Amino acid sequence: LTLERELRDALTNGQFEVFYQPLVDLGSNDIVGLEALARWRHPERGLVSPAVFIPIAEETGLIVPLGEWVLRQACRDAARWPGHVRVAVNVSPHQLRQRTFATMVVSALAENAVDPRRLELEITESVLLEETDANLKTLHALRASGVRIAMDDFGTGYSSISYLRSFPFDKIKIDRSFVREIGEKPEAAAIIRAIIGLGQSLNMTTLVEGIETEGQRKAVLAEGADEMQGYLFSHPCPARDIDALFDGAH
Ligand code: G
Ligand code: G
Ligand code: MN
Ligand code: NA
Repeated sequence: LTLERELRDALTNGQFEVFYQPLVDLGSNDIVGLEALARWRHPERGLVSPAVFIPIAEETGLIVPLGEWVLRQACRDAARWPGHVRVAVNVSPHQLRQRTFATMVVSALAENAVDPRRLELEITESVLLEETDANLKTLHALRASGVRIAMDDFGTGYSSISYLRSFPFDKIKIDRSFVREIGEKPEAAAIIRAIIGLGQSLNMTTLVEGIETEGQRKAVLAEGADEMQGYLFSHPCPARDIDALFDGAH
Protein backbone atom coordinates (compact mmCIF):
# COMPACT_ATOMS: atom_id res chain seq x y z
CA LEU A 1 0.00 0.00 0.00
CA THR A 2 2.81 2.44 0.82
CA LEU A 3 4.43 1.46 -2.46
CA GLU A 4 1.25 2.54 -4.27
CA ARG A 5 1.29 5.94 -2.56
CA GLU A 6 4.99 6.40 -3.30
CA LEU A 7 4.41 5.43 -6.91
CA ARG A 8 1.86 8.23 -7.22
CA ASP A 9 4.38 10.81 -6.01
CA ALA A 10 7.30 9.37 -7.96
CA LEU A 11 6.07 10.77 -11.28
CA THR A 12 5.76 14.33 -10.02
CA ASN A 13 9.07 14.01 -8.18
CA GLY A 14 10.93 12.94 -11.29
CA GLN A 15 12.00 9.57 -9.90
CA PHE A 16 11.40 7.69 -13.13
CA GLU A 17 13.98 7.15 -15.80
CA VAL A 18 13.94 5.39 -19.15
CA PHE A 19 16.57 2.76 -19.92
CA TYR A 20 17.06 1.45 -23.45
CA GLN A 21 17.91 -2.01 -24.76
CA PRO A 22 19.15 -2.33 -28.36
CA LEU A 23 17.19 -4.24 -31.01
CA VAL A 24 19.82 -5.63 -33.34
CA ASP A 25 19.78 -6.74 -36.99
CA LEU A 26 20.91 -10.37 -36.98
CA GLY A 27 22.68 -10.20 -40.31
CA SER A 28 24.71 -7.01 -39.84
CA ASN A 29 24.76 -6.69 -36.04
CA ASP A 30 23.61 -3.06 -36.50
CA ILE A 31 21.37 -1.42 -33.91
CA VAL A 32 18.01 -0.90 -35.64
CA GLY A 33 16.00 0.09 -32.59
CA LEU A 34 15.95 0.71 -28.85
CA GLU A 35 13.29 -0.59 -26.48
CA ALA A 36 12.32 1.90 -23.78
CA LEU A 37 12.13 0.25 -20.35
CA ALA A 38 10.97 2.23 -17.33
CA ARG A 39 13.09 2.38 -14.18
CA TRP A 40 12.19 3.81 -10.79
CA ARG A 41 15.02 5.41 -8.82
CA HIS A 42 13.57 5.26 -5.34
CA PRO A 43 15.33 7.54 -2.80
CA GLU A 44 15.58 4.74 -0.20
CA ARG A 45 14.89 1.48 -2.03
CA GLY A 46 17.27 2.23 -4.92
CA LEU A 47 16.46 1.03 -8.41
CA VAL A 48 13.02 -0.65 -8.28
CA SER A 49 12.34 -3.19 -11.04
CA PRO A 50 9.42 -2.65 -13.41
CA ALA A 51 8.48 -6.26 -12.64
CA VAL A 52 7.48 -4.80 -9.22
CA PHE A 53 5.95 -1.43 -10.08
CA ILE A 54 4.35 -2.02 -13.51
CA PRO A 55 1.78 -4.49 -12.06
CA ILE A 56 0.91 -1.96 -9.31
CA ALA A 57 0.71 0.83 -11.88
CA GLU A 58 -1.64 -1.33 -13.99
CA GLU A 59 -3.91 -2.13 -11.03
CA THR A 60 -4.14 1.48 -9.93
CA GLY A 61 -4.44 3.06 -13.37
CA LEU A 62 -1.20 4.96 -12.79
CA ILE A 63 0.12 3.20 -15.87
CA VAL A 64 -1.78 5.77 -17.97
CA PRO A 65 0.24 8.85 -16.90
CA LEU A 66 3.40 6.75 -16.41
CA GLY A 67 3.10 5.20 -19.88
CA GLU A 68 2.53 8.63 -21.42
CA TRP A 69 5.61 9.96 -19.63
CA VAL A 70 7.74 7.06 -20.93
CA LEU A 71 6.46 7.60 -24.48
CA ARG A 72 7.18 11.34 -24.39
CA GLN A 73 10.64 10.75 -22.94
CA ALA A 74 11.34 8.13 -25.63
CA CYS A 75 10.34 10.66 -28.32
CA ARG A 76 12.62 13.33 -26.79
CA ASP A 77 15.52 10.87 -26.71
CA ALA A 78 14.82 9.54 -30.22
CA ALA A 79 14.99 13.09 -31.58
CA ARG A 80 18.76 13.15 -30.74
CA TRP A 81 19.47 9.74 -32.30
CA PRO A 82 20.00 8.80 -35.96
CA GLY A 83 16.85 8.82 -38.10
CA HIS A 84 17.17 5.17 -39.11
CA VAL A 85 17.01 4.02 -35.48
CA ARG A 86 13.56 3.21 -34.11
CA VAL A 87 12.30 3.43 -30.55
CA ALA A 88 10.03 0.74 -29.14
CA VAL A 89 7.61 1.58 -26.34
CA ASN A 90 5.48 -0.86 -24.33
CA VAL A 91 1.75 -0.13 -24.18
CA SER A 92 -0.53 -1.55 -21.50
CA PRO A 93 -4.23 -2.43 -21.97
CA HIS A 94 -5.26 0.50 -19.78
CA GLN A 95 -3.50 2.99 -22.04
CA LEU A 96 -4.93 1.61 -25.24
CA ARG A 97 -8.43 1.91 -23.81
CA GLN A 98 -8.07 5.69 -23.52
CA ARG A 99 -10.04 7.32 -26.32
CA THR A 100 -7.31 9.89 -26.73
CA PHE A 101 -4.46 7.39 -26.97
CA ALA A 102 -3.84 7.60 -30.74
CA THR A 103 -3.91 11.41 -30.78
CA MET A 104 -1.65 11.55 -27.73
CA VAL A 105 0.92 9.34 -29.52
CA VAL A 106 0.77 11.36 -32.73
CA SER A 107 1.18 14.65 -30.84
CA ALA A 108 4.14 13.32 -28.81
CA LEU A 109 5.87 12.44 -32.09
CA ALA A 110 5.02 15.76 -33.74
CA GLU A 111 6.14 17.84 -30.74
CA ASN A 112 9.58 16.24 -30.99
CA ALA A 113 9.64 16.17 -34.81
CA VAL A 114 10.07 12.39 -34.78
CA ASP A 115 8.93 10.49 -37.89
CA PRO A 116 6.03 8.19 -36.85
CA ARG A 117 7.72 5.36 -38.78
CA ARG A 118 10.45 5.42 -36.13
CA LEU A 119 8.03 4.44 -33.38
CA GLU A 120 7.19 0.83 -32.61
CA LEU A 121 4.46 0.19 -30.05
CA GLU A 122 4.75 -3.15 -28.28
CA ILE A 123 1.54 -4.73 -27.16
CA THR A 124 1.07 -8.04 -25.41
CA GLU A 125 -1.68 -10.55 -25.75
CA SER A 126 -3.35 -9.13 -22.64
CA VAL A 127 -4.12 -6.02 -24.69
CA LEU A 128 -5.93 -8.08 -27.29
CA LEU A 129 -7.79 -10.17 -24.76
CA GLU A 130 -10.09 -7.22 -25.02
CA GLU A 131 -10.45 -7.45 -28.75
CA THR A 132 -12.97 -4.64 -28.83
CA ASP A 133 -13.82 -2.57 -31.89
CA ALA A 134 -12.49 0.48 -30.06
CA ASN A 135 -9.10 -1.14 -29.39
CA LEU A 136 -8.75 -2.37 -32.97
CA LYS A 137 -9.79 1.04 -34.29
CA THR A 138 -7.10 2.73 -32.18
CA LEU A 139 -4.45 0.32 -33.45
CA HIS A 140 -5.55 0.83 -37.06
CA ALA A 141 -5.49 4.62 -36.62
CA LEU A 142 -1.95 4.49 -35.24
CA ARG A 143 -0.81 2.22 -38.02
CA ALA A 144 -2.38 4.52 -40.62
CA SER A 145 -0.30 7.37 -39.18
CA GLY A 146 2.87 5.34 -39.83
CA VAL A 147 3.48 3.93 -36.35
CA ARG A 148 4.54 0.26 -36.30
CA ILE A 149 2.78 -2.24 -34.06
CA ALA A 150 4.64 -5.21 -32.58
CA MET A 151 3.24 -8.21 -30.70
CA ASP A 152 5.40 -8.63 -27.61
CA ASP A 153 6.19 -11.89 -25.76
CA PHE A 154 4.76 -13.89 -28.65
CA GLY A 155 3.87 -17.45 -27.74
CA THR A 156 3.41 -17.03 -24.00
CA GLY A 157 -0.35 -16.63 -23.95
CA TYR A 158 -3.04 -18.98 -25.12
CA SER A 159 -4.09 -17.23 -28.29
CA SER A 160 -1.11 -15.43 -29.77
CA ILE A 161 -1.68 -17.06 -33.14
CA SER A 162 -5.37 -16.25 -33.34
CA TYR A 163 -4.62 -12.55 -32.77
CA LEU A 164 -2.51 -12.52 -35.91
CA ARG A 165 -5.83 -12.94 -37.72
CA SER A 166 -7.46 -9.92 -36.13
CA PHE A 167 -4.70 -7.40 -36.62
CA PRO A 168 -1.91 -6.85 -39.16
CA PHE A 169 1.12 -6.58 -36.88
CA ASP A 170 4.34 -5.24 -38.34
CA LYS A 171 6.50 -7.35 -36.06
CA ILE A 172 6.40 -10.29 -33.72
CA LYS A 173 8.78 -10.53 -30.78
CA ILE A 174 9.26 -14.20 -29.95
CA ASP A 175 9.31 -14.65 -26.19
CA ARG A 176 12.64 -15.44 -24.58
CA SER A 177 11.31 -18.66 -23.04
CA PHE A 178 11.70 -20.38 -26.44
CA VAL A 179 15.33 -19.48 -26.90
CA ARG A 180 16.40 -20.77 -23.51
CA GLU A 181 15.96 -24.40 -24.59
CA ILE A 182 17.70 -24.11 -27.95
CA GLY A 183 20.51 -26.66 -28.13
CA GLU A 184 18.87 -28.72 -25.37
CA LYS A 185 15.59 -29.74 -26.91
CA PRO A 186 15.14 -30.10 -30.67
CA GLU A 187 11.50 -29.10 -30.16
CA ALA A 188 12.55 -25.59 -29.09
CA ALA A 189 14.33 -24.90 -32.39
CA ALA A 190 11.41 -26.43 -34.32
CA ILE A 191 8.92 -24.12 -32.60
CA ILE A 192 11.07 -21.03 -33.19
CA ARG A 193 11.46 -22.06 -36.83
CA ALA A 194 7.68 -22.43 -37.20
CA ILE A 195 6.96 -19.02 -35.62
CA ILE A 196 9.56 -17.33 -37.85
CA GLY A 197 7.97 -19.01 -40.89
CA LEU A 198 4.56 -17.81 -39.78
CA GLY A 199 5.85 -14.26 -39.40
CA GLN A 200 7.52 -14.36 -42.80
CA SER A 201 4.42 -15.60 -44.56
CA LEU A 202 2.42 -12.80 -42.94
CA ASN A 203 5.05 -10.23 -43.94
CA MET A 204 5.99 -9.43 -40.36
CA THR A 205 9.46 -8.72 -39.05
CA THR A 206 10.54 -11.39 -36.57
CA LEU A 207 12.65 -10.61 -33.51
CA VAL A 208 13.89 -13.19 -31.01
CA GLU A 209 14.12 -12.02 -27.40
CA GLY A 210 16.49 -13.15 -24.68
CA ILE A 211 19.60 -13.94 -26.76
CA GLU A 212 22.34 -14.50 -24.19
CA THR A 213 24.91 -16.64 -26.01
CA GLU A 214 26.68 -16.68 -29.36
CA GLY A 215 25.28 -20.18 -29.91
CA GLN A 216 21.73 -18.86 -29.57
CA ARG A 217 22.49 -15.97 -31.93
CA LYS A 218 23.82 -18.34 -34.59
CA ALA A 219 20.86 -20.67 -34.17
CA VAL A 220 18.18 -18.00 -34.64
CA LEU A 221 20.13 -16.45 -37.52
CA ALA A 222 20.13 -19.88 -39.20
CA GLU A 223 16.37 -20.11 -38.67
CA GLY A 224 15.92 -16.86 -40.60
CA ALA A 225 14.91 -14.41 -37.85
CA ASP A 226 15.43 -10.73 -38.68
CA GLU A 227 16.39 -9.21 -35.35
CA MET A 228 17.49 -10.10 -31.86
CA GLN A 229 17.48 -8.55 -28.41
CA GLY A 230 19.26 -9.76 -25.31
CA TYR A 231 22.12 -9.61 -22.85
CA LEU A 232 24.59 -10.98 -25.46
CA PHE A 233 24.49 -7.63 -27.23
CA SER A 234 23.53 -5.34 -24.35
CA HIS A 235 21.61 -5.08 -21.12
CA PRO A 236 19.13 -2.16 -20.90
CA CYS A 237 21.18 0.99 -20.22
CA PRO A 238 20.69 4.71 -19.47
CA ALA A 239 19.98 7.11 -22.36
CA ARG A 240 23.37 8.81 -21.91
CA ASP A 241 25.09 5.52 -22.80
CA ILE A 242 23.10 5.44 -26.04
CA ASP A 243 24.03 9.09 -26.67
CA ALA A 244 27.71 8.19 -26.25
CA LEU A 245 27.32 5.26 -28.61
CA PHE A 246 25.92 7.42 -31.42
CA ASP A 247 28.23 10.39 -30.74
CA GLY A 248 31.20 8.06 -31.04
CA ALA A 249 29.98 6.58 -34.34
CA HIS A 250 31.15 8.15 -37.59
O1 G B 1 13.04 -3.76 -17.88
P1 G B 1 12.69 -5.16 -17.53
O2 G B 1 13.50 -5.85 -18.41
O3 G B 1 12.96 -5.57 -16.14
O4 G B 1 11.10 -5.14 -17.72
C1 G B 1 10.22 -5.93 -16.93
C2 G B 1 8.83 -5.83 -17.48
O5 G B 1 8.29 -4.51 -17.35
C3 G B 1 8.74 -6.20 -18.97
O6 G B 1 7.62 -7.06 -19.14
C4 G B 1 8.48 -4.88 -19.64
O7 G B 1 7.70 -5.05 -20.81
C5 G B 1 7.73 -4.10 -18.57
N1 G B 1 7.92 -2.66 -18.77
C6 G B 1 9.06 -1.95 -18.66
N2 G B 1 8.86 -0.65 -18.94
C7 G B 1 7.54 -0.54 -19.26
C8 G B 1 6.69 0.56 -19.65
O8 G B 1 7.12 1.69 -19.82
N3 G B 1 5.38 0.28 -19.85
C9 G B 1 4.87 -0.97 -19.71
N4 G B 1 3.55 -1.16 -19.94
N5 G B 1 5.62 -2.03 -19.36
C10 G B 1 6.94 -1.81 -19.14
O1 G C 1 8.41 -8.06 -21.48
P1 G C 1 9.37 -7.30 -22.33
O2 G C 1 9.91 -8.18 -23.42
O3 G C 1 8.83 -6.02 -22.84
O4 G C 1 10.59 -6.84 -21.41
C1 G C 1 11.88 -7.08 -21.66
C2 G C 1 12.41 -7.76 -20.43
O5 G C 1 13.34 -8.77 -20.78
C3 G C 1 13.15 -6.81 -19.52
O6 G C 1 12.85 -7.18 -18.22
C4 G C 1 14.62 -7.11 -19.83
O7 G C 1 15.48 -6.76 -18.77
C5 G C 1 14.54 -8.60 -20.07
N1 G C 1 15.63 -9.09 -20.90
C6 G C 1 16.18 -8.49 -21.96
N2 G C 1 17.16 -9.24 -22.50
C7 G C 1 17.23 -10.37 -21.75
C8 G C 1 18.06 -11.55 -21.82
O8 G C 1 18.91 -11.73 -22.67
N3 G C 1 17.82 -12.50 -20.87
C9 G C 1 16.87 -12.36 -19.91
N4 G C 1 16.74 -13.34 -19.02
N5 G C 1 16.08 -11.26 -19.83
C10 G C 1 16.25 -10.29 -20.74
MN1 MN D 1 8.61 -5.34 -24.71
NA1 NA E 1 8.90 -9.13 -24.60
